[in-house]
Amino acid sequence: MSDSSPRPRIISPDTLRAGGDRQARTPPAQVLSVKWPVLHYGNVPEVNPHAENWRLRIFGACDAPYELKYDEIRAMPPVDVVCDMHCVTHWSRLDNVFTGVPTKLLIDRAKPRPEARFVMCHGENGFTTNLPLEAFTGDDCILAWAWDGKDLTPDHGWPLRGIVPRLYLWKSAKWIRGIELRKTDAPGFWEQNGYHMNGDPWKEERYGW
Ligand SMILES: Nc1nc2c(c(=O)[nH]1)N[C@H]1C(S)=C(S)[C@@H](COP(=O)(O)O)O[C@H]1N2
Ligand SMILES: [Mo]
Repeated sequence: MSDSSPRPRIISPDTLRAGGDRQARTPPAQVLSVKWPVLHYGNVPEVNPHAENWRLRIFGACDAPYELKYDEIRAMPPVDVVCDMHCVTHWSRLDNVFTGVPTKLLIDRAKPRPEARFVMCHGENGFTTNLPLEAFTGDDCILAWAWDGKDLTPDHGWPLRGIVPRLYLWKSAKWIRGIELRKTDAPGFWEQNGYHMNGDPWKEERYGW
């Protein structure tokens, strides 16, 4: 049974930074947290991924845009990603295990055009966040439904959220519903409010473009 076969385990390269030493894995001006805080704009949306109109859409600068139902996503072979999380509000949480499907697989299937260089992730309630396509399709990037072996709680983004471990956590859209491939970069929700277009915690790309 596929249920009992071990899932591929992908270790985010940052987790191995300097031999995995905790301090060496903590980016500048971050403080380690044992708890996992909840942060987002607005209310936690009530999402029913089995509702008739729920789809994940992959669209934009690609030759084969498509949509997936939630069950189709959950039927894809999942991977576990071991990674650290870094929030721009200065907390970091090490050694997380998220389960989901690789973004690279989802993106490749849409046949991105050569000029596609950025993505805009779309969440429920109009939330958006932009990032370079290359950063979004790293080996450790997934759309996740579980953390620590259990389904995500709604406030952390269930039924599906982006996980882009090597950028600040605001680039990891909760309640994701769409991935738009783009030729040009454009600021998403927090980016329009002054957050960085790229968001690398090791370069402290917090605010400003
Ligand atoms: N849909 C959506 N996703 C979002 C946000 C949001 O407001 N809406 N906030 C982002 C920010 S600023 C952070 S720090 C992380 C927090 O994720 P967490 O609550 O699971 O820690 O979610 C990100 N994803
Ligand atoms: Mo944030």
